[in-house]
Amino acid sequence: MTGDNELELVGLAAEIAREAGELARQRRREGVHLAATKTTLADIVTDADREVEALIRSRLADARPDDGFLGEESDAEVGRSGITWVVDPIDGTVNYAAGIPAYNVSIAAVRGTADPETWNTLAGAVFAPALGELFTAARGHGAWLDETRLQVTTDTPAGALLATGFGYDPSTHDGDIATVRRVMPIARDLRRMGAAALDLAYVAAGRLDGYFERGLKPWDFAAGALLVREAGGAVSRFDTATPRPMIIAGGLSVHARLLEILDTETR
Ligand code: LIP
Repeated sequence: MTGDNELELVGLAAEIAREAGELARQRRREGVHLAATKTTLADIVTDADREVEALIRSRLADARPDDGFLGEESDAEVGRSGITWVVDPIDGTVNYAAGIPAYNVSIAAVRGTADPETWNTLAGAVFAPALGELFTAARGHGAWLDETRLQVTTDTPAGALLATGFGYDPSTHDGDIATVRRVMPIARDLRRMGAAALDLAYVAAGRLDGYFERGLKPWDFAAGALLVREAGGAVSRFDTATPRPMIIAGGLSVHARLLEILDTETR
């Protein structure tokens, strides 16, 4: 397969995400083995993370050998086709290791290199195997949960149901809690599910009104951000010159409120 037809790319992403998600689920049933810790003791990688990424990488290379690749668990590769795949093999790794079903395989195809400041996302798939849900989006063709078209929420009369997350570095938690404190006046409640791609998919599905989190990696949000935009929402990323850029996402009014509260850069 060549070219950058969005519908072809999302079909490939969905097919591989399903196969990879079923492998992750099988390995979960067999028992999860911790392979290593990364930036901190809390930042873990399992054998399954590595095995699932290897499967995804192999399937993509077979189908599109000239494309680039950026994954959480293996070396980046610059391609020749102008398309780069941005992959989180198991997003929600701590949930996965603990037996919490809120984990997913996140696969996105972008035009350009794996730089979120310059890439143009063409297709994305987020598959949650334990929950049996496949979220997909192709640029210009809407966002979908299986066969159902998705739409972000537009009105939050009781306040916004928001989600966020915290980094693996305990020294960042005070600042993240302070951010939560600033946001709570517009919230009805807060969820912390531990899987950014699911948080973003749930914003696209209207299950959440908004989401914000500092310190995400490109593979955490590449597919989920397209889901939100294709569902009529907005996604912004700022503080990009800092070690922990902020991502915010939501329906247009909640996104605007979060931007007003959190993007001190523009004030
Ligand atoms: C996780 C994100 C989550 C964030 C965690 C971690 P991982 O990704 O999905 O939102 O709070 O710190 O970054 O490490 O499970 O792929």
